[in-house]
Amino acid sequence: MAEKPSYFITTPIYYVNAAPHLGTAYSTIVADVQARFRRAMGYDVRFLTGMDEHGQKVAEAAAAHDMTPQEWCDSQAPLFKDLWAELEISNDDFIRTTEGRQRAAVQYLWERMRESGYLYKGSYDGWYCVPDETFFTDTQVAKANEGHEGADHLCPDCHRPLERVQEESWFFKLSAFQDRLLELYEEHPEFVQPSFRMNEVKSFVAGGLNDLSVSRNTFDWGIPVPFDEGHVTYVWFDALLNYMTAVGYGVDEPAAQAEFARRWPAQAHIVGKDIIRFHCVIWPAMLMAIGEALPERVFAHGFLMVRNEETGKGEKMSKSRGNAIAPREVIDLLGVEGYRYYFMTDVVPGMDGAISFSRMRQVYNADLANSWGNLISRSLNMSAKYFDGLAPARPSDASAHPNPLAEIADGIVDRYAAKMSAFAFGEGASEVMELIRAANRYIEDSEPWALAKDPARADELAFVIYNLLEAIRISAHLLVPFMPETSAEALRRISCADEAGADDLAAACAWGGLAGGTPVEKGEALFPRLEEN
Ligand code: ME8
Repeated sequence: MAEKPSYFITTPIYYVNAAPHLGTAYSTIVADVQARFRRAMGYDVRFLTGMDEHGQKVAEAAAAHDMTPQEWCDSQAPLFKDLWAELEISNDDFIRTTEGRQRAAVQYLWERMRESGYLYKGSYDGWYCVPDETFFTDTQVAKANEGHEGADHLCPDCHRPLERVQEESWFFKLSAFQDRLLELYEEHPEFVQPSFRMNEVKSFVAGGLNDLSVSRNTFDWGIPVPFDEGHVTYVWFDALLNYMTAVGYGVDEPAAQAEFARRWPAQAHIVGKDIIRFHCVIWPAMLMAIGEALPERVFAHGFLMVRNEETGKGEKMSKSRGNAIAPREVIDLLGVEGYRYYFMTDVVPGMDGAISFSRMRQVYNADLANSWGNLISRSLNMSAKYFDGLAPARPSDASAHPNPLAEIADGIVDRYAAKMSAFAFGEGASEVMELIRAANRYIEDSEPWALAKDPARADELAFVIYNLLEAIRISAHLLVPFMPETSAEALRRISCADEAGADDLAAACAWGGLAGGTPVEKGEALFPRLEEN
């Protein structure tokens, strides 16, 4: 059998300055849905997430809690790992930048950078934004604050106060990569997605690039520069490398080298739009400098926004505005799978998305309680009732009667997969919802309860119920990336538990896969209806 193609997907590694929130969970679920979809499509997936533990911001958070940075990071790691487990994140690895493997890889990178000739020593005199861990020049800061009286020391991105930094530093010659980066964007327009984000990246690079300070020597919470005592690695120079560290970069050992050859370059880095420059400008330039392959694409999603109930306008969810919603609140309302389904289908990945509890209830009730859950409970109930606890056997002639569900299911995997692979998850789910809604209408139109009263129409009844179960089986497969557990449960209830985890979606969803004649279990409602208020 041919080897499965590799699909390596990553999330940002999150700063350990506070507990994970809905925004960090959002990026992680986006990556998880893509990872689960790819597994179902027969890819050998490697899915990486982790924590970004160095830098000034984390050191300050630790100090504020009277802990050493390492103690602080260790105390926070379970918050991330436990939340990901609860949200059914199927990552294969969890990297922490304080691990030995990252330190070794970063130090290896320093040596390669030094050899490359794109590293030089100088001194940095400019601004630094600690919350963003980003350097800004005097010109950038002055330009951003033009016309804002008294605001001349605020971060051009997040508008928080900047620190003045004057220190000896190693520089990465980022400026030398302007032309090569512009060529990359021309030749590989798919490198930055969605495509409208490419414009922002291009114009930033076209405007000229400054060399980047990549070491700090006024504090020590970072990976030491191997050839210059007193210098630690700038946190982003360290963090970006995590993607390669995790697949064996720089390890002088055959197994690691084979893994690196198989996994690198990554197929997709999932990031928020706030860190697009790091991933689409600095990271490819670093890779060009050391002669490593570039990731295939960076997918940048928007921010979660909360609708202000008074003004009706969306505003960015953030702790300082006091409008951040904790994942727990949503899990308590919708359950984990309802949570995943809502965020992945109602927020368009790529765009900012306004979210609200009333909208959550609406989507949950419309799609999950009234459509998917309802289809399962009605169909299984009727099958058990009319066929003595069993599914009717597969009809010998699938075209004996009109079969609207088989028509919709025809080609559904291709339509769905085209959307899912482009991260258009809402549109992918809509393909499935179309089948589910049609199946609910089919119940109304074919009136199985009337057919059951007429022994002469027993075949027709079996035909209808079989079709409903088949629509459920196929929908369950297609909903796996969004709601793995309820999909597995739906399959189990129709005696198809062994199909869960299928890695050939087209084969799994071929019409007529259900043999029938097997037990059907009605079970509890999978998605109990929520009160609208
Ligand atoms: O930037 N809506 O970490 P970070 C959607 N350590 N996503 C959001 C969000 C919101 N309101 N708020 C945060 C870092 N995010 C670096 C990354 S990678 C080599 C290093 C998500 O903890 C979004 O993905 O600040 C954003 O890019 C990320 O969290 C920032 O996480």
